[in-house]
Amino acid sequence: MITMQTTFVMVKPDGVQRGLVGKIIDRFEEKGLRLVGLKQLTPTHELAASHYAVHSERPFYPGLLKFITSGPVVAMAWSGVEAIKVARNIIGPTNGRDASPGTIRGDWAMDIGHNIIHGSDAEETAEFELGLWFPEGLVDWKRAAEDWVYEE
Ligand code: D4T
Repeated sequence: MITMQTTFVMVKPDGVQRGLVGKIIDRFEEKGLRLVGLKQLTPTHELAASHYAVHSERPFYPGLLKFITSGPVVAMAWSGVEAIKVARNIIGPTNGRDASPGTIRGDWAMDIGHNIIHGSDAEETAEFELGLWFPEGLVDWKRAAEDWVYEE
């Protein structure tokens, strides 16, 4: 079944500091996904804590919060057919050392903590994260190239 989805993707402070934002956007754009939200911000502690609430009992949580609030991130929303899975495939597994070349983490990450980028892992998470990071809403538009990206 064809499911149009929108997923939340965030370039983390390490990806921003390493100057990878443009190259990362290219990966999603060239795949055929549609950019429907984009902004740079330094997350507040409150925002980061809400985003990672599911991990609040994990031992890595304090370090994770410190890292995510340490500098600017680039928050994005990407739409497309099965966009959540497609974005996760572009990103690669959590630990960069396990990620295949060709994925973002496989090409640029060597660590589980500094892993460059986040992508929503399910429909409910995507909905929650998009509401959290883009309370102002997203951009409604059709990318003309989609007539060539999708068969129908
Ligand atoms: P995110 O959520 O950032 O896209 O990463 P993943 O979906 O791939 O991985 P995750 O939810 O399991 O982990 C969230 C976040 O915590 C960091 N982390 C994770 C860490 O620093 N140490 C750890 O041991 C784990 C498991 C990395 C990603």
